Amino acid sequence: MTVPDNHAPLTSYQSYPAQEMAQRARDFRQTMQRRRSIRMFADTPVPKEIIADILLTAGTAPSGANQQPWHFCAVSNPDMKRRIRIAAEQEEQAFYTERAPQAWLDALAPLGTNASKPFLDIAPWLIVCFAESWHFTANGEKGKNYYVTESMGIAVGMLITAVHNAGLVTLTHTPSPMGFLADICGRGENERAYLLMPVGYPADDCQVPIITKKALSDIATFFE
Ligand code: IYR
Repeated sequence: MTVPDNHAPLTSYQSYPAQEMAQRARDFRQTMQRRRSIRMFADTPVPKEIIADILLTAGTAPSGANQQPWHFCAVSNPDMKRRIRIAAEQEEQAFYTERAPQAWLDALAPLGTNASKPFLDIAPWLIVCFAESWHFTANGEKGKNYYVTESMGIAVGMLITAVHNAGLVTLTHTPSPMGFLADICGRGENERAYLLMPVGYPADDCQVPIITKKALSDIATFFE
């Protein structure tokens, strides 16, 4: 293979003996199986440095043409959190009373969600994830970004994993439509809100829905 001259030898790869690999795979599975989506938060503060590390982890995600088409607004400012809560609850109210078809409401019923979103005030941080649908080129024209939705999904998956690894909790919240988030956060015309994630500690009396994840045979097929 001819190697372009902007390449360098791989030095960051870490290998493990087979047994250690198996142990690590199992340990990490068990770690991730303890993750829950949380809607009841404590107001306990979380240092900015921890959020910064979590965002840098999300920023390691692969992306289409390495364009890294994301921007994360980390909000701990109480006034901004309040504005976000008020706007989100307004959209949710319309969703639950008018917009959502009955089948969607039925699918959500086991989660016990409604238009009230107190966690948007209470959680110490709100991470607003923006997708850069396109970018400005050097001469100020619109440049295409590739696989933006896929790239965002991967980065947010890694963000969720980083939050869990740090011993914090989060929720992938999607008030719809989310246009108000770009306004409140002052983002440019090339960005659209993708997800709103409260991050913090669970409330002492936190409750979660009793749900299960699919079995391996339901989510995977092996061809050997
Ligand atoms: N955005 C609403 C509704 C909602 C939709 C889905 I799909 C969920 O998995 C959970 C909730 C809300 O946040 O309540």
